[in-house]
Amino acid sequence: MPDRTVDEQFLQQALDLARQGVGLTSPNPCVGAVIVDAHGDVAGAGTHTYDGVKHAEVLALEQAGEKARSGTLYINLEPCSHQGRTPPCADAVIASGIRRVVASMDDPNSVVAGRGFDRLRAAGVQVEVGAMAEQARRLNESFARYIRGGIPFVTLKSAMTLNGKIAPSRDASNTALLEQDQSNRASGTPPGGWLTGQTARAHVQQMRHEHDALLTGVGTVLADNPLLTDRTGFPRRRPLLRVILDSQLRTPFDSRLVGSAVSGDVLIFCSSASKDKKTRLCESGVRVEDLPPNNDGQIDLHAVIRRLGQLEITSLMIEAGAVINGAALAAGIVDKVFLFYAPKIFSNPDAVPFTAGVHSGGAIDAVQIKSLSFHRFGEDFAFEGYFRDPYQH
Ligand code: AOF
Ligand code: ZN
Repeated sequence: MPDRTVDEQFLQQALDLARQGVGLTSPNPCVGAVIVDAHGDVAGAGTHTYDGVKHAEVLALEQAGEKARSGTLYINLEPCSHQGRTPPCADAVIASGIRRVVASMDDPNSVVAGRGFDRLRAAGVQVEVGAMAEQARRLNESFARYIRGGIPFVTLKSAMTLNGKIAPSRDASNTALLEQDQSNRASGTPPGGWLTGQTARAHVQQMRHEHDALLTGVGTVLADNPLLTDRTGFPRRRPLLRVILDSQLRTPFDSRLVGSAVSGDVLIFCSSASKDKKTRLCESGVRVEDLPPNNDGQIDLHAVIRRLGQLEITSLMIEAGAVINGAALAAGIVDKVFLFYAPKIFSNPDAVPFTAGVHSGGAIDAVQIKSLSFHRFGEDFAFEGYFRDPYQH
């Protein structure tokens, strides 16, 4: 009888290896593999990275060599059955003489989707699927959404007070705030200063690192002058794509976003902008693309995520203001929310709410958030939850 705790230990090792690929594997999934020989010793390990081309189990098999014979492969994702940039991993596993495969989940890619396991079983390999599935499925939720729907998995992140306000005021007559704004704007600190503390903000950096793209609106660019970069210092294969929705191209040429654009990592979507402004922004190294407006004259958010899917963006984090938060939720493009709360209250009647916008006549019922989890970050806390399961859509 296989020992469950031993299996889970090795599977945890495989998951940890997979996680080392975060930032390096997209648009492929994060996959880690561990091979344990017939004596119970680790004989090989591997992490897939996109530029490394080879899949995780092949790297582990290469390391294990002959020791793989009669051994066990632990892996967080089903070995593939197709010829892609590499030959099918299931065949390599069979050829190595591995006797048993312990995997967390099926590959959500429809070209694999169970065929890898079928192939292994047909060759007499013992296959066990499902241990540590929740962790494994979370790790590759963006990949699942992207490979099944051709669009990124969308997380809406926001930070607010206990009464749901994201900024104290946008009131230009408030001179005290305005003066503070002037100096903040140069440094990218939001008007009124940061809501959440250091620990929460460090977690936002980690979240940025895990994403292929960020999205904000021109209102936030004008108000906060943000950089929207991944400052974790961890390696990434592609620069974090910084996307701005700006229908008339009001983004200032001297904004920190424009000033820091390198290798096409700032992309502005517009819908009714002058050719002049486009040319000037393009000369500053910014990518500008036209997208059709929706019925309300706003850039169509569905068109945005379809376009990002075409650019092989598997994950998008919205870090925006009230209007885009409201529009994204109303359009139904959000898969998951990650909402930070600071133990503060803005009682000013002009304080900016988490969502705003014109009621478009759609459903007014509350949308239920599922699989809710709670996190603590020093004085602050956060709720993380899903609108839908990326493996079902
Ligand atoms: C595995 N092991 O380590 C990974 C798998 O274009 P390719 O050849 O790299 O294939 C990419 C697909 O292979 C990807 O969409 C997913 O279905 C699977 N990824 N499979 O057996 C791995 N990264
Ligand atoms: Zn493979």
